[in-house]
Amino acid sequence: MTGKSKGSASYGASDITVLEGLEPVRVRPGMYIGSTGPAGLHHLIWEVVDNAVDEAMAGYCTRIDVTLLPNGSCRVVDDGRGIPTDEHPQYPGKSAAEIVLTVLHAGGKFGGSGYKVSGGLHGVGVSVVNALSSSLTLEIDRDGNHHQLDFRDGGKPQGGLKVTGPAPGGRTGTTVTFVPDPTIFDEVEFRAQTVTERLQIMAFLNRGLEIRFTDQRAGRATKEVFKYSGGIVDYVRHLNNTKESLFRKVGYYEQSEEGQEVEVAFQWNTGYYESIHSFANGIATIEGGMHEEGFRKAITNVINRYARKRNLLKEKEENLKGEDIREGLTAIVSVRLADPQFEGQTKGKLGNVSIRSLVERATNEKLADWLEENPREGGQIVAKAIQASRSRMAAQHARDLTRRKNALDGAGLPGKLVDCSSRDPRECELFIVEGNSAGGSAKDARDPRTQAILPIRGKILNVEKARSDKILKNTEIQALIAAIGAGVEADFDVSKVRYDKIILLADADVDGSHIRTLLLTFFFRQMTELVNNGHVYVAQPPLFSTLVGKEKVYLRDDLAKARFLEEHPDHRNEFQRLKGLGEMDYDELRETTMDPTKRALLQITVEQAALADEVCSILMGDDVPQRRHFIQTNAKDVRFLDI
Ligand code: 0RA
Repeated sequence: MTGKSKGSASYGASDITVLEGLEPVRVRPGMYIGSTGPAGLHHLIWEVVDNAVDEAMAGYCTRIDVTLLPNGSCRVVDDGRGIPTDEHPQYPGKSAAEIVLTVLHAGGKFGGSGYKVSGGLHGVGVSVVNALSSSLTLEIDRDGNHHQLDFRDGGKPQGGLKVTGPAPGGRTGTTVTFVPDPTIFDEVEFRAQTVTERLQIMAFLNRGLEIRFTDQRAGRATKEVFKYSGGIVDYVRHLNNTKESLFRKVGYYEQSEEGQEVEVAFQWNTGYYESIHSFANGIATIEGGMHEEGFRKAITNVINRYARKRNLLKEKEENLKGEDIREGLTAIVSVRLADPQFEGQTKGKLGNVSIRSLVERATNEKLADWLEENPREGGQIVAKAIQASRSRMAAQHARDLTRRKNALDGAGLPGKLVDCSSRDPRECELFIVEGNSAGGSAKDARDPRTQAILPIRGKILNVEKARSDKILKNTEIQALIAAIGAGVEADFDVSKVRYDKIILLADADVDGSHIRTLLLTFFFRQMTELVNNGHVYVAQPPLFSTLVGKEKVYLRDDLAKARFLEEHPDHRNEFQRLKGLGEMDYDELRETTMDPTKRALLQITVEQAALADEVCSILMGDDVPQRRHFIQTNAKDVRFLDI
């Protein structure tokens, strides 16, 4: 679009110029690649690689090489048929290759030999990469010849396609080398990890395809090869690798009809998370969609039918719930279809209704067959689901009990809670203090009207590694729930919280930080709203003390120490690092840590909570959360509409 007009009233036809060729891509890159940030930058690589993967899916390509070169360019080499080099019927005098690189949407649809199923990120085509590159070189090995065509400044061909020699060893294939345009992108440096993560998934999803990655940029020298003869079966094995699997086998089934196909691999582990990853045409569908829906529905049916048939579930017993069946399930659901409809916030949800019934039917038939053939594993799956279901009911029962206790107004308060006298939650604070001795001095240091103390003994339970019923049986956790007085998990009601501030007070040592992490994990997972509403704080007892004359001076952290040293340069060696709260007496504890007019509290904000979610998961859990993190980073890859 050219010409600018101030108001819509003066906006007329003369303001609109028809954009030609690749120009629209340069004017509105976001519409084609989502953004001009890092996600958009990496889309350039995905687009070229996807074209090569299409060749592989069509059965013509076995190997793809992706190289990041020292000059900032990226090279993608495949051993497919090579983009056609002959004259294009609709563009006399121009090669088909030039058209594929300079006309939007010309890619795989050329000549009517379009692929049934196209992975190419919503098929914008390699011409979009050309449009957004300051330079691009296309090389084609085909019919015994090596051809080359250079483009500059957003896709301008420098002459026509030329034969520059023989195809090495008579090979066929396409090589695209491009430099992302620095005037388009916020930054043009590719991130190796982003690239390898994606390439590995592509290799998992395309059984037998070899994808090589080489980073030749200064100081990196990385080389990786991804090739999986087991495809998504290897993917599931990989995902469950760091965990204890329920049985050794990885199940697999596939089905296709009317140009649509589904492939599923699955295995259970002994953990408590469900980890289903779905893909459509090799694109991660983070928000799920019809294929996932069909899978979930059918798996619940199949396992219940199987459990009843084998009398593992008695006639009068209720059906197992889907969530119980999926506990510890790791599965890949990969579908391929001609016209994928990506919907939702991040275009990560598959909308095609027809795929739901295909996945459902495939699962109903083939998973049932698999269970018949694997009765030992079938029994283990049902046993785990029954356990999960009992645990879920026990947890509900435990929640009901705590709720009833709370209803008796104070009757359920834990014995070791030293409560405050005020009954106005807005001015009340609860200090959760590690250790009995520190609890003692906190009790003496507090303002008894508004400050309550709950001493916690030893390590609390790691909620990341336990089922709800076990969590709720833990006495330290029961005390926490009762003292806060607002229930737990699904029953948590933030309006009933008895204290405005819940303050964690622990030593500044390894044990203290471990307990802090455990407590924060508990709040994040079981009282999420408490954190989201800003009720959770961490107290900051001083890290250092020193004597000035006879007077003891406390310094909160390294910054405070540095400032103090600027004023008292001669104090460099007298410093003492405080380890435990017990090293302070009660009036020191009040002055430095508890007195609302003098202390500094760290509020746990939602942003930090998100970070902690990640950290908690990785530190406290097994490997599933690490994958979740992986998904989260990839989910940001906001996709674009094919217009
Ligand atoms: C159009 C038609 C054909 C292949 C391709 C494009 C093609 C594109 C790319 C992009 C990267 N690698 C690629 N490999 C192939 C079909 C060619 C035929 O019928 O021989």
